[in-house]
Amino acid sequence: MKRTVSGLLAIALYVASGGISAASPYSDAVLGDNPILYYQFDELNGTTAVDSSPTGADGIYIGGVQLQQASGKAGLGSAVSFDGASGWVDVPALGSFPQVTIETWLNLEGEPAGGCCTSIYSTDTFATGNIHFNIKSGRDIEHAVAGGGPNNINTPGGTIQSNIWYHVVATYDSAAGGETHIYIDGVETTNLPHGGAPLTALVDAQIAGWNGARYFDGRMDDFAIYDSVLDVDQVQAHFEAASNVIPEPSSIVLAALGLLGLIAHGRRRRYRTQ
Ligand SMILES: [Ca+2]
Repeated sequence: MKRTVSGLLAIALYVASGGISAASPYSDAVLGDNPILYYQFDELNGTTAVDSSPTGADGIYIGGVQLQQASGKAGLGSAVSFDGASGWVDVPALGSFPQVTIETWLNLEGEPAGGCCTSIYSTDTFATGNIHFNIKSGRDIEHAVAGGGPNNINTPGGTIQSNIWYHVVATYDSAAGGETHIYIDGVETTNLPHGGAPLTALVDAQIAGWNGARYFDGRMDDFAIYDSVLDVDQVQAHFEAASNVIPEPSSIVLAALGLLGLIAHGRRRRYRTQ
């Protein structure tokens, strides 16, 4: 019995010291598909949006951004909230790639911006290969690639309603004639080719805003970019993984300490009855 108690105590101390990773099934799924950018938006404070991918392209929170906001799924950790008037994330240049997938979770709390667009992710410029990923005033999602021809790719109108969380993924493949797929909550809504198929050029970019306009009013979470095309199975696996959680280390510690208490109580009772 003494050995058992010592073992449990060792486990509890190991867990308490951070021995169990904070990784989640969702972050494991994302990182397993080799993103070139991954903002989990889990920061407690500060102005740095930490890139969990090997690229290390940290972003900068600017203006009306609130951290530690409630997210859409249990496995996503916390989200960030943008005020729709001044809040956005400055994203460094990433490079030029034949294939690009953009993935995020979003909850539009206000109305889509009038005029052109509400920005999800937009490169500072709109030169050949630059990508703009927007919600339009008709509540459709638009995937635009400069040099991709006049036919920007749009989901059906009304795709995005306010105050609902969505998992949104768009893939682009210049080697396949600019073929673009857009998925909402793991389901493909759109599969169309752009009119042209330039290499992407992911220069400096902005999440939730664009050059002092197109601000996003609502929350976003776990934003990722890949230099590959995620297929439908990968997209669905990500969507489903967000609902899975592993016990928080503190919960495991409490459970282990509770078990220790029960064992100790049992030992005392046996001692008294001998
Ligand atoms: Ca998060």
